[in-house]
Amino acid sequence: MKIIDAKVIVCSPGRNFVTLKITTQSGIYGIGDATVNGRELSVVSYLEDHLLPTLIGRDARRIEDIWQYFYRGAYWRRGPITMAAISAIDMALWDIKAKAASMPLYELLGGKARDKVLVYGHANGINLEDSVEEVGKYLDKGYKAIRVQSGIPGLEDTYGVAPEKMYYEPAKGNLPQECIWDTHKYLNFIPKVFEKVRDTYGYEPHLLHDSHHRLSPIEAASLGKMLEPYRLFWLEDTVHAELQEGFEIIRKHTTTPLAVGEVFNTVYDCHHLITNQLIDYIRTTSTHAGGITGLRKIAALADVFHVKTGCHGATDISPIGLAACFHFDISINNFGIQEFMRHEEKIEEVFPNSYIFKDGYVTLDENKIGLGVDIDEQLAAKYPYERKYLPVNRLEDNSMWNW
Ligand code: EZ4
Ligand code: CO
Repeated sequence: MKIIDAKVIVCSPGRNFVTLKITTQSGIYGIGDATVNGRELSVVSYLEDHLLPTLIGRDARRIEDIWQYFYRGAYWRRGPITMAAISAIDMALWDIKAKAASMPLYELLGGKARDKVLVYGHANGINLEDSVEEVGKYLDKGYKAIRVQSGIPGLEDTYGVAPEKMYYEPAKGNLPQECIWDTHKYLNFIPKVFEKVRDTYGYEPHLLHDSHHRLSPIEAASLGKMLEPYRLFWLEDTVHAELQEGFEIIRKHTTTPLAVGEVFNTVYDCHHLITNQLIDYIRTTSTHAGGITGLRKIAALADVFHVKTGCHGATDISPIGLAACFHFDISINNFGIQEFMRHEEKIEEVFPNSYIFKDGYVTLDENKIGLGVDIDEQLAAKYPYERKYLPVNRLEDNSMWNW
């Protein structure tokens, strides 16, 4: 099954997506997601200028070999750009293999290990009352798990909070927005939000929270302790995981479950945290950690150490990447939860898909073969690339901080 064509499609139906389409001699094609938020065109170049010329002519059936060719075959390994490019190729090849077998992809991954995939949505309020109200809206929609973020008194822009609540997307146009951050204000406020949410809705819904890499280990430990009474499903990305020893400090002090890894790209970014049991959920995702092949390597290691998965599924993961996550989630035993931020309607039109949300879970259409998602290229062409950046953070004295 010879690969005869591979092309990159960039479109911006509300936000930028980079899609790879691989076509085989038999006529079967597959698609993959290579979107890196705010750095989209670097992946386009990496694919077009370096990988695709060597992909043409290869046998599309040899997924592992092609993955290894681009992983081991690169002297300059790993990193978000390289791994997003490999991810897109890998997803497209799995899509092709499953279409050739006339099966939904999860059948090739061992079949369903569960009937449905638990997902969490995002309740983002501008202040405490608003956040509590947003949680109620998600409960009304049937969500069983909800990530709660809130604007912080005294801070103008807070991560996770935006006017377009349902379709929160942090990347904005032209030049990066500069936000101001203050950890003291944040730590004073966040426990009150969870107290109020639990008072209002009780302890049945799963609640999650994302600190977005802004704390030091001891601050994270303190937050974890303060949140213990509210029984979080997880506390995400407290500290930047470059210095992974920091997690030992957090772990020593709190029983709040910890999640990290949406910016990780390979099993080598995760192994210290996993094998030392310093986290409970690994957030690596299909689009950024080497596709289905990369995720399976990470999940297999995590399984041994009581770590479950919680794939990143923000709006910068296209419906193709999200579909790849759902097939993976449904097929492994140590699945934890899947992030599911809904895409705007025009994105759903460009990427017609077949995952179904009902009562807090996502199921997959058993009659759809491959990933069960497509790209409408004519429609995509109507939405050309727009330069957008994720924001940056500064502290109140104007020094740089982590966004
Ligand atoms: O800010 O995907 O858990 N989800 C997140 C996301 C990230 C964006 C960055 O591209 O942290 O909302
Ligand atoms: Co996050």
